This record gives sequence, structure tokens and C-alpha cells, in this order.
Amino acid sequence: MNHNLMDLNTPSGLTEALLAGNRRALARVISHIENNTELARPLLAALYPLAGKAHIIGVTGSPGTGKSTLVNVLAGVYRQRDLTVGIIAIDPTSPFSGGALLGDRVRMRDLAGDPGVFIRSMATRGSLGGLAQATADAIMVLDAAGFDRIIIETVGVGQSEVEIASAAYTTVVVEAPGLGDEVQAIKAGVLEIADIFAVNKADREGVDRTVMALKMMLSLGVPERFQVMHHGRMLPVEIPQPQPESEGWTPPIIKTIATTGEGAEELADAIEHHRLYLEQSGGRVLRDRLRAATELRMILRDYLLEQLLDRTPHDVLQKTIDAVARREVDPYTAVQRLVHANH
Ligand SMILES: Nc1nc2c(ncn2[C@@H]2O[C@H](COP(=O)(O)OP(=O)(O)OP(=O)(O)O)[C@@H](O)[C@H]2O)c(=O)[nH]1
Ligand SMILES: [Mg+2]
Repeated sequence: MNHNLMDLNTPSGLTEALLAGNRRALARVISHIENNTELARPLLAALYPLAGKAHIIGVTGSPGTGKSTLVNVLAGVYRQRDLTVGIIAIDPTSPFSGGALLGDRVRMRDLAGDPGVFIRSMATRGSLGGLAQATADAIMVLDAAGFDRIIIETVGVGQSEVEIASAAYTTVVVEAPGLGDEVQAIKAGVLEIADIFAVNKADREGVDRTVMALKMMLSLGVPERFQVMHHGRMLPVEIPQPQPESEGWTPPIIKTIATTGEGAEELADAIEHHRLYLEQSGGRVLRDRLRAATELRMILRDYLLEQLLDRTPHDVLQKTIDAVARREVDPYTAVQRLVHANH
């Protein structure tokens, strides 16, 4: 069927075109979801059952460590191995989103002309939860579209990145020498989520010191990944507990020079090892369940809040706010009354 004849304005037409490999349809589907248009839900419902095959890789690290350059060469290695690659960049200064020097953008063109590669940048606007959910949805769409490997680039600076990284099966933390005190450069919270370390800019002085610092920190023991994922979240009761034997993975440390591509093969190999490890240890199923639980909770919370606000008369809500502000009622009691009221 000629892709141009497909109706890209209906969910079924868009889905059909996307599955046929139409890139314009793919970009449009992600836009619908990002902007939460009325087509977003039917599209998500149609595509969700088709996803679940891709290996999702998170690449995170401090600004300027060479993440985008490394993602670029990693994607090149995958292409040589005949695997298709979807890339989502969540960092506003990324060359993928056009914020960097011209030289970087020129290099990206090798990938941009390749039909086996799809690059998308996500805006950091909106709430953090919103971005995490929009990213998870975009990953799902690329997965359903049949990409073999999906790489997400985030700048590792906070909880939101940790949350976004939790969508990945394999998280690569990128470090680079010369960021001052080596140990300081390794951000708290980022160490815990690392499945693999890439010490990039290995052509620079101090690379061995960075490797040593990482080895030392790893030997001190890293809190379990799943503790980080649970942190601060009230997950539903029936959650699979991580089996100690399934956590027998020691993050390898790979030296890379992203600008020349050196070490990129080793990095791709390490990612594939981790992929197989997760499959054999049951870790992949575990991560899928954790993600499903988190996602359900997030969507449920939004949905219930929306429903309550819909059926609560405006003046009742205003009076409740006033009453709480004047301390005539405590907010917990006020919530109980709102939830159980019959308007
Ligand atoms: N010497 C050297 N320079 C590198 C290497 N990798 C990347 N660079 C350079 O480092 C700079 C930053 O690279 P990016 O790939 O944009 O880094 P990034 O981590 O994506 O940066 P942000 O997205 O802004 O956080 C660029 O000028 C790259 O050319 C490397 O292995 N060695
Ligand atoms: Mg970047």
C-alpha cells in the first residue's frame, strides 16, 4: 500500500502507516502523545500490545561528558550489526535537539539520513512526572514501531533523570576525566542506577584516576538498584521482590573515546551482555513489573484527581480551600469530605 494514501489523521491510519515504516506517521504519533491530543489515548491503546521487544538503554551523566557523541557512535555500531536504533534525547543542550555547536550537528547527519535510525528530542517543559510519562510513552511507540535498540540520553542531575532512567533495562553512566574531584563528579543517585560505566574522553589526562575512583566506589558497595526505584514511592502491595541472585551483576567500566569511536564496540558488547543477563536472571520481567506498577499508580492518581475535580462544584472547592487556609478544618479531613461528598 502506498503510504501517502494512508490517512494520517485517524488512529488506525496512523498506526497502520507507523507499522509500515512511515517516519512521518511515527513523528506524528509521538507529537500527539506529547501534546496529549484526543488521538493520544486511542494510539497508545493500539500500540501498547505491540511493544515490549526492544532493548531500552539509558545513557546518562554530567553535562559535557560526551553522551551525545557516544550515543552517536553506539548507534553506528548497532547499525553495523544490522540492528535498528531509536534515539530519544531529553537534554536541551543536546546536539540532537540542535542546541550544540555546528560541528556536533554536522556529525549527527550520518545518522539522520539512515532509515534505520530515528532521532527525537523531548522538551524538558512541563512537570517532571509529565516528562517521565511522555518519555515512557515515546519509548513505547518506538518499541511498537519495531526498533531493536532504543537509547535515551539524559543529563544526570536529579531525581527526574533517575526516574526517566528507570524506563531503561540497561543504564550506562558516562563519566569523563578532568571534572575536578573524581569522586565528587560521580553524582549521588546516578551511581546506584549504573549497570555499565563508560569513562569517556579516554584520550585525556586523568582517565586512569577516574577509573580508579569508580572502582573504589564500586568496591564500597552500591545500594541495590531496586531500592532506588522504590525510594519515595508508595507502590502497590503486590510487588515482586528482587531476588538477591538476580542482582549478581558487577557494572563493568569501559574506557571510550567517543570522538574517534574507540571503545564503542566494547560498550555495545557490554550492553548486550547485560541484556542477556537480565533475560536469564529474570531481571527483565522484574523491571517490567516494577515499571507497570509505577506507571499504573501515576496514571491512576491523575485519573482519580481529574474525576474528583470534575464532579466537585467550583464553589465547594473554593470554600474548602478557604476553610483549610483559615484553619477551620485540616487538609486531611477536607480531602475525606471531598472524596465522600454527594454533590
Ligand atoms: N577529547 C574528547 N572530546 C570528546 C570526547 N567525546 C566527546 N567529546 C567532546 O566533548 C564535547 C561535548 O560532547 P557532547 O557529546 O555534546 O556531550 P554531552 O554529554 O552530550 O553534553 P550535554 O548534552 O551538553 O550534557 C564535544 O565538543 C565533543 O566533541 C572524547 O572522547 N574525547
Ligand atoms: Mg548531549
